[in-house]
Amino acid sequence: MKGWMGKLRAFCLLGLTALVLSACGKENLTALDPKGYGADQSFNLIILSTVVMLFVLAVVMIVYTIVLIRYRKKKGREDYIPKQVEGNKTLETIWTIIPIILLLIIAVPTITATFDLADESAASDSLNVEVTGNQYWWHFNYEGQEVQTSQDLYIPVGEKVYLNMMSSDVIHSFWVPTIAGKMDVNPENENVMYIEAQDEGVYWGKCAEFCGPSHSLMDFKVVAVSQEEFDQWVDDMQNVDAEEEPADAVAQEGQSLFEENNCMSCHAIGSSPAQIGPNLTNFGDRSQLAGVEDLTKENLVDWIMDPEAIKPGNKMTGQYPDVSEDEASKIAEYLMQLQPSDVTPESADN
Ligand code: HEC
Ligand SMILES: [Cu+2]
Repeated sequence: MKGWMGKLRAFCLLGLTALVLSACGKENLTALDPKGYGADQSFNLIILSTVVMLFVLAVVMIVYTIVLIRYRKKKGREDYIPKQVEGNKTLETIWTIIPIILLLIIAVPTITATFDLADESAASDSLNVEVTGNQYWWHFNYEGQEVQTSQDLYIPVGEKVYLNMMSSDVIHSFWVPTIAGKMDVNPENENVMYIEAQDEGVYWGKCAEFCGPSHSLMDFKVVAVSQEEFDQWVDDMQNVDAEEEPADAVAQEGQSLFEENNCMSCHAIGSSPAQIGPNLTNFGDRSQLAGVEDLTKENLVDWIMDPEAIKPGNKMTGQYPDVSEDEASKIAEYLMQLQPSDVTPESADN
């Protein structure tokens, strides 16, 4: 009776887990609804190997059931012992060859896709972006374009974009499940991956390699826009004047406070390559703050006053003088106004 209860409990737990996890998929953060070349390839391989494995499961279960029924102990034949056979060449051959064939069915497309996705031959004619993984945020440097940005990677739709990826600290992994595969980002050697989005939109990315206390908060976005919008965005980013004074007085005060409070030692505005912290050139155009919070003034004030409460272990905490709520609010006013472009995640989302 006790064993039976245990089994029932395990079964319920399994069902519950399946139910809870089934809600984990999020549109534009799922590998099961691919909208890009790399994700398509991965999805086809997932389906192929699942079909093969289900076939194996079905065959094994059928044979198992037949044997259970046919050779169970029957009334009146308790002492019956079936004919004892030892070795069967035909059977041995069949069950060696079938798995080899099944493995080949999985291996050939997998290896082909692996080489295809590692193909760098088109890199020199394509857009190249240098990607840097940092403890808990991503930096993007558009090679040859003098455009630097963080958190949101803008790409033209339908184009291969080559990502030349390194880490500034520990190993991270760059993963945008809906449009591409996953690639480790190492401190010592550059890894290259290309991504290509089929539809315009905002795709969510995650760091997929445990990298510290805020690893699960190391989110980013890929914003896929039309070629014209992309060119527009590059142009807008190139034309930002980092020294420009904001129009209203509060934001002007915010700008001074930003300079006085050491913020500038880590955060660049404009195309300066400095990158101890995220580049803030188009900060006001982002939909999210630090990758994870809605970008509202309230959240931004909270972040400036105590980033530790939002992202534990982040590299900004304790590196600047304490600011009052009033000062933080003025800085927030200034930062929210850094909106150089009409091309934003919001404009790409519909
Ligand atoms: C020691 C370097 C350093 C200093 C000084 C610093 N920051 Fe940061 N800041 C960072 C880092 C690193 C992050 C990324 C944190 C993360 O997401 O893990 C960050 C993130 C941010 C973000 C979120 C950016 C985004 O793209 O969403 C804002 C806004 C910000 N800092 C504002 C400020 C302000 C305002 C000051 C001055 C009061 C300041 N920072 C001082 C390093 C610094
Ligand atoms: Cu990471």
